[in-house]
Amino acid sequence: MKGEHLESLRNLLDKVNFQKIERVDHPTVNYLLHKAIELCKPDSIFIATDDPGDAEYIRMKALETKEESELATPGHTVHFDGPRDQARDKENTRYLLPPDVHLGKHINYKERDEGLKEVIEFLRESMKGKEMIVCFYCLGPRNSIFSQLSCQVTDSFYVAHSENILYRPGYEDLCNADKQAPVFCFLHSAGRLVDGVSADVDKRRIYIDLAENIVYSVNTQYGGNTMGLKKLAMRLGVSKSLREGWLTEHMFVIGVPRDGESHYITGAFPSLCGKTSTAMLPGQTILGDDIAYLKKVNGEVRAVNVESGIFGIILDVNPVDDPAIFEALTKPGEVIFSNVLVKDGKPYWTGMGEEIPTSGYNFSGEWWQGKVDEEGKEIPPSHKNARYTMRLSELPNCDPHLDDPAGVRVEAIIFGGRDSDCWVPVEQSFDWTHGVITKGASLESETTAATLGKEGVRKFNPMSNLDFLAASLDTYINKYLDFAKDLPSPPIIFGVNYFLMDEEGKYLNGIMDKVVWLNWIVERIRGRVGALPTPTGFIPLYRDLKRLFAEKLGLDYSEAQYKQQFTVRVPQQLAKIERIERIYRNEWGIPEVLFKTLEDQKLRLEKARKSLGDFISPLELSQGALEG
Ligand code: SPV
Ligand code: MN
Repeated sequence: MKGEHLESLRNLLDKVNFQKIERVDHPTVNYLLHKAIELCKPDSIFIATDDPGDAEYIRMKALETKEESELATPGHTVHFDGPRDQARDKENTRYLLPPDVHLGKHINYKERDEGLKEVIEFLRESMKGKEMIVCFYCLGPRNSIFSQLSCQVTDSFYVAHSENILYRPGYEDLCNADKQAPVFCFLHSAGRLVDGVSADVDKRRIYIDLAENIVYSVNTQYGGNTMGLKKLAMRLGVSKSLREGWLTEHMFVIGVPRDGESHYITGAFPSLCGKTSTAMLPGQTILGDDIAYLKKVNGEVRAVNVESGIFGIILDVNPVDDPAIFEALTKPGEVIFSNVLVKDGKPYWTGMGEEIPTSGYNFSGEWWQGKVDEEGKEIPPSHKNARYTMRLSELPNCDPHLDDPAGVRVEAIIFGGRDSDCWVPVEQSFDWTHGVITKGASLESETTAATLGKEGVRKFNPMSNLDFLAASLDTYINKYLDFAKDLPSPPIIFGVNYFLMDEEGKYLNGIMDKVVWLNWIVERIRGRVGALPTPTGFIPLYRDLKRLFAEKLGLDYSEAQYKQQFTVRVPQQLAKIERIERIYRNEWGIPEVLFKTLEDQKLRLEKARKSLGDFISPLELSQGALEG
């Protein structure tokens, strides 16, 4: 048995490439490659090592195959996904589960044998006439307790090129790894290409086989569906981490320097809800913008960035709101733009702070102002979910501990969503359990362009991780609650909401107000400011916000604004509790403490309402009113 796959590979690979694989000689990799080659029937195979020459070959081939085109600025290229392939496909992303495994109704799954049969049929001979590329990466810093080795097989040079930018190399690590070390595996084919884009998107499938740690992806190119190391590895990570007692989270990691020492904060937000922009606020360092592994080490929670680059949304990136990213995107360097507008070798995107040409080339092909799609809807110059791909090290504010094998100590966790009518802009939870339940597990957010489907629909999204939850909700919540509850000082949990509106549907906050909320959070971590208890958590005192608005933004923050933004909206809070409770009542195995914590919150709200009414101004709130 042993060595069988490697022997077969000897016949399937040329001498040079076989030697590269022979050095790895890992049973999981041998198995994956043997299976992938026999199934997909590529014309040729390229095994990439950590050699920069191999990365350059991939970059050149992405241009030669026209998956990418060069732009005027040196190092910049552009890639287009097809018009119907612009975001993550939630419907066709499924876990393959045997009939006796149930992960609950929030998990999109398919019966394993049936799903495997289907996706294997779509992958059959999918690489005929193409080259298969095999890349190795390390998720998390190398040589660390966080390191997770991975192997990507793809026929897209764009996917391989993107991953070379976004992830740390892993070939040498795999060569030196224990033969039992688990390897996350990804098999992707863009399928039939027309003009460089996947043509058969109706046969797009992304199937996650937890039993073998293999993810299959076919007939798609959009990064979130295809780059195995990104959201596909995240799903395998969630499953593995919950089995092993740690967490894989949809979180940024930032450092906030104070008195010569940095305070590290993680934040979980659904896509397109301000995660990257929060991670990029001035005066901070960015360690990660999307995916973090969290482990307990010597009584502390420590985090790493799974990635080392950003696959960021390029909407509203301009010199005023996102100066560091804007600068990195306009200087020479290795950057892939996707689904923007291109004219005369220059990329344009919505909200870039410059006039956008009235014609050019975009994800719909030749584009002109007023061009409509099949449904008669006007096509924007650049897609709302257009992206850029670049290394974090390109940014002046990149955190120095990005590759630290020990990770960084997490002092606070923020949960935020798109919530137009309920949560206040910032609030601290009472303790770990209260925070996990009323902030993380109760997170709701209105849908955005980051996934296919209708926008603006309120959706339950616990820890903003629901899309990637390779476990049942009860397992996730129980493990989360257990994770830090025995620690002497667990991270402090905060909720934020940048999207609160008044009755007329007008946003109550400016785009940069998040600077103030972040600074308040840091002052709370440092014990420098007090806070006002409300039925749902601790909110800032007016005087501290007034000072922070003046200091950080040069704005005069009025009492009227404070009142409007921090009023406890009792009916909306109660309605939220009811919605959330109903969801969990329909699940198995949810711990009693979740219902008890929601019930206690409801009682506090009802009690406060008796004396203070439906809409409780923070100016009226006092400890006495709550206790009375
Ligand atoms: C997100 O949508 O959450 C992203 C981009 O970070 S994707 O790769 O599509 O997941
Ligand atoms: Mn994300």
